[in-house]
Amino acid sequence: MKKVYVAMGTDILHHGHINIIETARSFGEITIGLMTDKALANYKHLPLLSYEQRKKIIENVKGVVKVVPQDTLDYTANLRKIKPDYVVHGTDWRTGIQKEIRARVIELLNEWGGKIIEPEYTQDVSSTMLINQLNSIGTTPELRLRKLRKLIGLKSIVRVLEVHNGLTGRIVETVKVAEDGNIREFDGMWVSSLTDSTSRGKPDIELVDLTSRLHTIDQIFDATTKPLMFDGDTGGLIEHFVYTVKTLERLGVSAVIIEDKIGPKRNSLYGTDVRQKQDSIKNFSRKISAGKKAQVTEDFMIIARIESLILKKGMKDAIARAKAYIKAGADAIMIHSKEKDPAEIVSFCREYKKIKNRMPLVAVPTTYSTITENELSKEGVNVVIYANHLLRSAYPSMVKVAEIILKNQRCYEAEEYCISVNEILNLIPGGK
Ligand code: SPV
Ligand code: MG
Repeated sequence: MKKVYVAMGTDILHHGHINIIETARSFGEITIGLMTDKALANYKHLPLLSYEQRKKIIENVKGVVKVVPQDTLDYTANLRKIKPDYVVHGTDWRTGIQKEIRARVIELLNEWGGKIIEPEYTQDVSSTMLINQLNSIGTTPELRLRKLRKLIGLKSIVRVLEVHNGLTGRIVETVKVAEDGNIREFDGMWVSSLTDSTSRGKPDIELVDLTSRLHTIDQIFDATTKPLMFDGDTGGLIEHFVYTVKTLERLGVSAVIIEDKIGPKRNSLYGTDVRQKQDSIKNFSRKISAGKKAQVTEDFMIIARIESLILKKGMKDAIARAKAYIKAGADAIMIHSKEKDPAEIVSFCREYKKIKNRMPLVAVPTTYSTITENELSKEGVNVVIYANHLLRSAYPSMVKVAEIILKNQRCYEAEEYCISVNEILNLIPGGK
């Protein structure tokens, strides 16, 4: 009997998969290379079903003899081990982002005289299409809340972008870039206090109250399905913070990040140019513990943000605080820096790695923006937050258009800087 290898994710098993398997069956005994949860989360999307659940489904499909895990999009490791006579894949991989993967498979099969078989791609269905359809229905607070912890567990780095209204939520939800054989997109959203305040014409000093911030979340949730991290500023009084936790959790927010400062809050990026006071380790630890006690689900995350580097209190203080906050129950640590050089954050990461019971690490590379996601991930960072970039990029463009109209006393010259009327009419589905 000849050996046939088919790689699949099969999160939603559909007739396109069955068409492939039917062809594969006619060539020999099928081994399915089933994408692991990590592989699906890193290269495609967060799996709906776990590896074990998907395995149970696929191993009961007629013709499937064996199911083995495939850890990456790349087939190399499994093909070398199995040395199949055939690899079966739909014709869709001849073009586009999967082209390189196909070329590598052919090269490898040549080593032992294997062949690829390419049944006609089933046009009217794909897992991505079905998942997009599911997402367009929406989500529930519970499902959304859980996603962040899952992503942190599965992805080498979770990529989060700032949002401040429904439209920016749509951008995080829908923008995708195809590269290296996979589709890259943002995993989640950050409701920044800076951009939520600025877009309301208010300073970032904990002036915009929780009720108003919840309105922002409400419009974002109406337009998205991805998980959301809430910038909780200092978290306020402990007596208030416990209520904030419950409210955020009820709405389906995945995490709150609170910073270890007290008194009138000023934005961290002012550094020591303004008066900012750090909370005591004891009091901030109490706040974390009280929040943890207040939460209802196991999935909600309370993330402690350390401001020691911002306030020039030194690395030792930052690490001591990380240890104390973890002890107090923090689900993750966010370390902040306003240095241009990533060296400060990197040296924190290396010290942090020595902590035995360390929790996931969050970084916000606003000022040290040269550092890449790969580099952050190698240093042990689990979540990267691009904290203000949608508002910061929109603002100069809006000012420019306003000036052009004033200068020309008409709007014709501004057109080239604007999305077309047709495009804006159709930007949000359901307008027609
Ligand atoms: C925010 O986005 O509001 C933050 C991050 O808290 S920072 O502006 O860098 O302090
Ligand atoms: Mg903030």
